[in-house]
Amino acid sequence: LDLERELPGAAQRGELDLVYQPVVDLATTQPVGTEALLRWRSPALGTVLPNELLPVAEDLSLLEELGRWVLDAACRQISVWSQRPRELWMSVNISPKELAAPDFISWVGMALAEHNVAAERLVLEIGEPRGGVDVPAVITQLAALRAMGVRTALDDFGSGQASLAQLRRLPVDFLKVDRTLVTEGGSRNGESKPFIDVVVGLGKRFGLEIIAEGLESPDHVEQARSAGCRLGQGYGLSRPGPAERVEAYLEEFP
Ligand code: G
Ligand code: G
Ligand code: MN
Ligand code: NA
Repeated sequence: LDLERELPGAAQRGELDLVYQPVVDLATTQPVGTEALLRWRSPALGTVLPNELLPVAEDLSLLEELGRWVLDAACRQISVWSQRPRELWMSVNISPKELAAPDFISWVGMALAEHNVAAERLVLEIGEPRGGVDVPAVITQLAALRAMGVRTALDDFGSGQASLAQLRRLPVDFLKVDRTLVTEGGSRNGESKPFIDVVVGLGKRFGLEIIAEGLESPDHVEQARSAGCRLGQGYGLSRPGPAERVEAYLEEFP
Protein backbone atom coordinates (compact mmCIF):
# COMPACT_ATOMS: atom_id res chain seq x y z
CA LEU A 1 0.00 0.00 0.00
CA ASP A 2 2.82 2.39 0.88
CA LEU A 3 4.56 1.33 -2.31
CA GLU A 4 1.50 2.18 -4.35
CA ARG A 5 1.23 5.57 -2.76
CA GLU A 6 4.91 6.46 -3.05
CA LEU A 7 5.87 5.05 -6.45
CA PRO A 8 4.09 7.50 -8.78
CA GLY A 9 6.45 10.39 -9.51
CA ALA A 10 9.53 8.59 -8.18
CA ALA A 11 11.38 9.20 -11.48
CA GLN A 12 10.55 12.92 -11.52
CA ARG A 13 11.61 13.26 -7.88
CA GLY A 14 15.01 11.82 -8.76
CA GLU A 15 14.56 8.74 -6.56
CA LEU A 16 15.48 6.12 -9.15
CA ASP A 17 19.00 4.84 -9.39
CA LEU A 18 20.95 2.23 -11.33
CA VAL A 19 23.65 -0.05 -9.98
CA TYR A 20 25.94 -1.96 -12.32
CA GLN A 21 27.31 -5.49 -12.15
CA PRO A 22 30.32 -6.32 -14.33
CA VAL A 23 30.13 -9.15 -16.87
CA VAL A 24 33.56 -10.68 -16.84
CA ASP A 25 35.78 -12.58 -19.28
CA LEU A 26 36.41 -15.72 -17.23
CA ALA A 27 39.87 -16.27 -18.73
CA THR A 28 41.21 -12.89 -17.60
CA THR A 29 38.55 -11.68 -15.07
CA GLN A 30 38.49 -8.50 -17.11
CA PRO A 31 35.08 -6.78 -17.38
CA VAL A 32 33.63 -6.72 -20.90
CA GLY A 33 30.22 -5.34 -20.03
CA THR A 34 27.93 -4.45 -17.17
CA GLU A 35 24.31 -5.16 -16.31
CA ALA A 36 22.22 -2.23 -15.10
CA LEU A 37 19.95 -3.03 -12.16
CA LEU A 38 17.21 -0.71 -10.99
CA ARG A 39 17.00 0.61 -7.44
CA TRP A 40 14.37 2.92 -5.97
CA ARG A 41 15.83 5.08 -3.22
CA SER A 42 12.59 6.00 -1.51
CA PRO A 43 12.90 8.59 1.27
CA ALA A 44 9.91 6.98 2.96
CA LEU A 45 10.61 3.28 2.34
CA GLY A 46 14.37 2.99 1.93
CA THR A 47 15.87 1.12 -1.02
CA VAL A 48 13.25 -0.90 -2.85
CA LEU A 49 14.42 -3.75 -5.11
CA PRO A 50 12.97 -4.55 -8.55
CA ASN A 51 11.21 -7.74 -7.50
CA GLU A 52 9.14 -5.71 -5.09
CA LEU A 53 8.82 -2.64 -7.21
CA LEU A 54 8.02 -4.01 -10.67
CA PRO A 55 4.74 -5.80 -9.84
CA VAL A 56 3.45 -2.60 -8.26
CA ALA A 57 4.63 -0.58 -11.26
CA GLU A 58 2.76 -2.98 -13.50
CA ASP A 59 -0.45 -2.64 -11.45
CA LEU A 60 -0.17 1.15 -11.64
CA SER A 61 0.69 1.10 -15.38
CA LEU A 62 4.05 2.67 -14.62
CA LEU A 63 6.23 0.01 -16.30
CA GLU A 64 6.63 2.08 -19.45
CA GLU A 65 7.66 5.18 -17.57
CA LEU A 66 10.17 3.29 -15.41
CA GLY A 67 11.52 1.44 -18.44
CA ARG A 68 12.11 4.69 -20.29
CA TRP A 69 13.89 6.15 -17.29
CA VAL A 70 16.12 3.06 -17.10
CA LEU A 71 16.98 3.14 -20.83
CA ASP A 72 17.84 6.81 -20.67
CA ALA A 73 19.98 6.48 -17.54
CA ALA A 74 21.77 3.40 -18.92
CA CYS A 75 22.55 5.12 -22.24
CA ARG A 76 23.85 8.17 -20.36
CA GLN A 77 26.23 5.89 -18.43
CA ILE A 78 27.36 4.07 -21.58
CA SER A 79 28.18 7.44 -23.06
CA VAL A 80 30.31 8.35 -20.01
CA TRP A 81 32.16 5.04 -20.17
CA SER A 82 32.66 5.27 -23.94
CA GLN A 83 35.52 7.71 -23.22
CA ARG A 84 37.51 4.84 -21.78
CA PRO A 85 40.13 2.99 -23.82
CA ARG A 86 38.32 -0.31 -23.40
CA GLU A 87 34.64 0.03 -24.12
CA LEU A 88 32.03 -1.84 -22.13
CA TRP A 89 28.65 -2.88 -23.32
CA MET A 90 25.62 -2.35 -21.11
CA SER A 91 22.82 -4.80 -20.49
CA VAL A 92 19.41 -3.48 -19.57
CA ASN A 93 16.63 -5.73 -18.27
CA ILE A 94 13.24 -5.32 -19.84
CA SER A 95 10.06 -7.14 -19.13
CA PRO A 96 8.40 -8.86 -22.11
CA LYS A 97 5.45 -6.49 -21.57
CA GLU A 98 7.66 -3.44 -22.06
CA LEU A 99 9.22 -4.98 -25.12
CA ALA A 100 5.84 -5.65 -26.69
CA ALA A 101 4.84 -1.97 -26.53
CA PRO A 102 4.57 -0.68 -30.13
CA ASP A 103 6.69 2.40 -29.35
CA PHE A 104 9.47 0.46 -27.66
CA ILE A 105 11.78 0.32 -30.68
CA SER A 106 11.57 4.05 -31.26
CA TRP A 107 12.27 4.77 -27.56
CA VAL A 108 15.42 2.70 -27.79
CA GLY A 109 16.44 4.56 -30.94
CA MET A 110 15.80 7.90 -29.23
CA ALA A 111 17.76 6.98 -26.08
CA LEU A 112 20.73 5.87 -28.20
CA ALA A 113 20.61 9.00 -30.36
CA GLU A 114 20.13 11.35 -27.41
CA HIS A 115 23.33 10.11 -25.77
CA ASN A 116 25.21 9.47 -28.99
CA VAL A 117 25.63 5.78 -28.17
CA ALA A 118 26.31 3.09 -30.80
CA ALA A 119 23.61 0.42 -30.86
CA GLU A 120 26.32 -2.26 -30.47
CA ARG A 121 26.98 -1.00 -26.93
CA LEU A 122 23.47 -1.91 -25.78
CA VAL A 123 22.21 -5.38 -24.86
CA LEU A 124 18.57 -5.86 -23.91
CA GLU A 125 17.80 -8.80 -21.62
CA ILE A 126 14.39 -10.37 -21.52
CA GLY A 127 13.15 -13.07 -19.25
CA GLU A 128 11.24 -15.98 -20.60
CA PRO A 129 7.86 -14.78 -21.84
CA ARG A 130 5.14 -16.20 -19.58
CA GLY A 131 1.41 -16.53 -19.92
CA GLY A 132 -0.40 -13.51 -21.26
CA VAL A 133 2.57 -12.26 -23.27
CA ASP A 134 2.22 -11.98 -27.03
CA VAL A 135 5.19 -14.13 -28.09
CA PRO A 136 4.99 -13.34 -31.84
CA ALA A 137 5.14 -9.63 -30.93
CA VAL A 138 8.17 -10.29 -28.73
CA ILE A 139 9.87 -12.09 -31.63
CA THR A 140 9.12 -9.24 -34.03
CA GLN A 141 10.45 -6.65 -31.60
CA LEU A 142 13.62 -8.59 -30.84
CA ALA A 143 14.28 -8.96 -34.57
CA ALA A 144 13.74 -5.21 -35.08
CA LEU A 145 16.20 -4.41 -32.29
CA ARG A 146 18.83 -6.68 -33.80
CA ALA A 147 18.28 -5.07 -37.19
CA MET A 148 19.20 -1.75 -35.50
CA GLY A 149 22.40 -3.33 -34.14
CA VAL A 150 21.18 -3.73 -30.55
CA ARG A 151 22.01 -7.15 -29.14
CA THR A 152 19.53 -9.28 -27.22
CA ALA A 153 19.79 -11.75 -24.37
CA LEU A 154 17.54 -14.43 -22.96
CA ASP A 155 17.81 -14.03 -19.17
CA ASP A 156 17.49 -16.70 -16.48
CA PHE A 157 17.84 -19.50 -19.01
CA GLY A 158 17.19 -22.89 -17.45
CA SER A 159 14.93 -21.64 -14.69
CA GLY A 160 11.63 -22.10 -16.46
CA GLN A 161 9.78 -24.88 -18.15
CA ALA A 162 9.61 -23.71 -21.73
CA SER A 163 13.22 -22.62 -22.03
CA LEU A 164 14.24 -24.91 -24.87
CA ALA A 165 11.11 -24.20 -26.83
CA GLN A 166 11.66 -20.45 -26.37
CA LEU A 167 15.27 -20.77 -27.41
CA ARG A 168 14.23 -22.17 -30.76
CA ARG A 169 12.04 -19.18 -31.47
CA LEU A 170 13.50 -16.08 -29.88
CA PRO A 171 16.09 -14.11 -31.87
CA VAL A 172 18.78 -13.57 -29.22
CA ASP A 173 22.56 -13.15 -29.16
CA PHE A 174 23.25 -14.11 -25.54
CA LEU A 175 22.02 -16.83 -23.28
CA LYS A 176 22.32 -16.08 -19.58
CA VAL A 177 22.49 -19.29 -17.57
CA ASP A 178 20.28 -18.95 -14.52
CA ARG A 179 22.13 -19.03 -11.23
CA THR A 180 20.09 -21.98 -9.99
CA LEU A 181 21.91 -24.10 -12.60
CA VAL A 182 25.25 -22.84 -11.35
CA THR A 183 24.96 -23.04 -7.58
CA GLU A 184 25.24 -26.41 -5.83
CA GLY A 185 21.84 -25.95 -4.24
CA GLY A 186 20.20 -26.36 -7.61
CA SER A 187 21.81 -29.67 -8.40
CA ARG A 188 21.19 -33.24 -7.32
CA ASN A 189 24.80 -34.09 -6.57
CA GLY A 190 26.31 -30.67 -6.03
CA GLU A 191 27.75 -30.52 -9.51
CA SER A 192 26.92 -27.71 -11.87
CA LYS A 193 29.45 -28.39 -14.60
CA PRO A 194 27.40 -30.94 -16.58
CA PHE A 195 24.51 -28.49 -16.75
CA ILE A 196 26.69 -25.64 -17.90
CA ASP A 197 28.32 -28.03 -20.40
CA VAL A 198 24.95 -28.69 -21.99
CA VAL A 199 24.11 -25.00 -22.26
CA VAL A 200 27.55 -24.17 -23.67
CA GLY A 201 26.98 -26.92 -26.25
CA LEU A 202 23.64 -25.38 -27.16
CA GLY A 203 25.32 -22.00 -27.48
CA LYS A 204 27.99 -23.35 -29.83
CA ARG A 205 25.37 -25.12 -31.92
CA PHE A 206 23.20 -22.02 -32.29
CA GLY A 207 25.88 -19.31 -32.33
CA LEU A 208 24.94 -17.84 -28.98
CA GLU A 209 27.31 -16.31 -26.47
CA ILE A 210 26.81 -17.83 -23.01
CA ILE A 211 26.98 -15.86 -19.76
CA ALA A 212 27.01 -17.92 -16.55
CA GLU A 213 25.20 -16.03 -13.78
CA GLY A 214 25.39 -16.32 -10.03
CA LEU A 215 29.07 -17.29 -9.85
CA GLU A 216 29.41 -16.83 -6.09
CA SER A 217 32.70 -18.60 -5.40
CA PRO A 218 36.04 -19.37 -7.08
CA ASP A 219 34.69 -22.90 -7.45
CA HIS A 220 31.68 -21.71 -9.45
CA VAL A 221 33.96 -19.60 -11.62
CA GLU A 222 36.21 -22.57 -12.28
CA GLN A 223 33.32 -24.88 -13.12
CA ALA A 224 31.90 -22.40 -15.61
CA ARG A 225 35.30 -21.71 -17.13
CA SER A 226 36.21 -25.37 -17.49
CA ALA A 227 32.82 -26.05 -19.10
CA GLY A 228 33.94 -23.71 -21.89
CA CYS A 229 31.85 -20.75 -20.83
CA ARG A 230 33.63 -17.53 -21.83
CA LEU A 231 31.69 -14.98 -19.80
CA GLY A 232 30.36 -14.84 -16.25
CA GLN A 233 28.76 -12.70 -13.64
CA GLY A 234 28.31 -13.09 -9.91
CA TYR A 235 29.15 -12.00 -6.40
CA GLY A 236 32.35 -14.07 -6.61
CA LEU A 237 33.57 -11.84 -9.45
CA SER A 238 32.03 -8.48 -8.63
CA ARG A 239 28.87 -7.36 -6.88
CA PRO A 240 26.46 -4.83 -8.33
CA GLY A 241 27.44 -1.32 -7.27
CA PRO A 242 27.50 2.32 -8.27
CA ALA A 243 29.35 3.42 -11.40
CA GLU A 244 32.40 4.36 -9.32
CA ARG A 245 32.73 0.77 -8.15
CA VAL A 246 32.85 -0.49 -11.74
CA GLU A 247 35.43 2.20 -12.51
CA ALA A 248 37.54 1.07 -9.56
CA TYR A 249 37.33 -2.52 -10.81
CA LEU A 250 38.39 -1.39 -14.29
CA GLU A 251 41.41 0.36 -12.78
CA GLU A 252 42.74 -3.09 -11.88
CA PHE A 253 43.15 -3.80 -15.62
CA PRO A 254 45.45 -1.15 -17.05
O1 G B 1 18.82 -6.27 -8.87
P1 G B 1 18.08 -7.52 -8.43
O2 G B 1 18.92 -8.74 -8.28
O3 G B 1 17.26 -7.32 -7.21
O4 G B 1 17.05 -7.79 -9.64
C1 G B 1 16.00 -8.65 -9.48
C2 G B 1 15.26 -8.84 -10.77
O5 G B 1 14.80 -7.61 -11.30
C3 G B 1 16.10 -9.50 -11.86
O6 G B 1 15.30 -10.51 -12.43
C4 G B 1 16.32 -8.40 -12.85
O7 G B 1 16.34 -8.91 -14.16
C5 G B 1 15.13 -7.49 -12.65
N1 G B 1 15.48 -6.10 -12.95
C6 G B 1 16.50 -5.36 -12.45
N2 G B 1 16.51 -4.12 -12.97
C7 G B 1 15.47 -4.07 -13.85
C8 G B 1 14.96 -3.05 -14.73
O8 G B 1 15.48 -1.94 -14.84
N3 G B 1 13.85 -3.36 -15.45
C9 G B 1 13.27 -4.58 -15.40
N4 G B 1 12.18 -4.80 -16.15
N5 G B 1 13.72 -5.57 -14.60
C10 G B 1 14.81 -5.31 -13.83
O1 G C 1 17.15 -12.01 -13.37
P1 G C 1 18.46 -11.33 -13.45
O2 G C 1 19.52 -12.25 -13.95
O3 G C 1 18.48 -10.05 -14.21
O4 G C 1 18.89 -11.01 -11.97
C1 G C 1 19.98 -10.29 -11.64
C2 G C 1 20.01 -10.30 -10.14
O5 G C 1 20.91 -11.30 -9.66
C3 G C 1 20.44 -8.99 -9.56
O6 G C 1 19.49 -8.61 -8.62
C4 G C 1 21.73 -9.30 -8.85
O7 G C 1 21.82 -8.56 -7.66
C5 G C 1 21.62 -10.80 -8.57
N1 G C 1 22.92 -11.44 -8.52
C6 G C 1 24.03 -11.13 -9.20
N2 G C 1 25.05 -11.96 -8.92
C7 G C 1 24.58 -12.82 -7.99
C8 G C 1 25.17 -13.94 -7.29
O8 G C 1 26.34 -14.29 -7.45
N3 G C 1 24.35 -14.59 -6.42
C9 G C 1 23.04 -14.24 -6.22
N4 G C 1 22.33 -14.95 -5.34
N5 G C 1 22.46 -13.21 -6.86
C10 G C 1 23.21 -12.51 -7.74
MN1 MN D 1 19.36 -9.88 -16.02
NA1 NA E 1 19.40 -13.67 -15.11
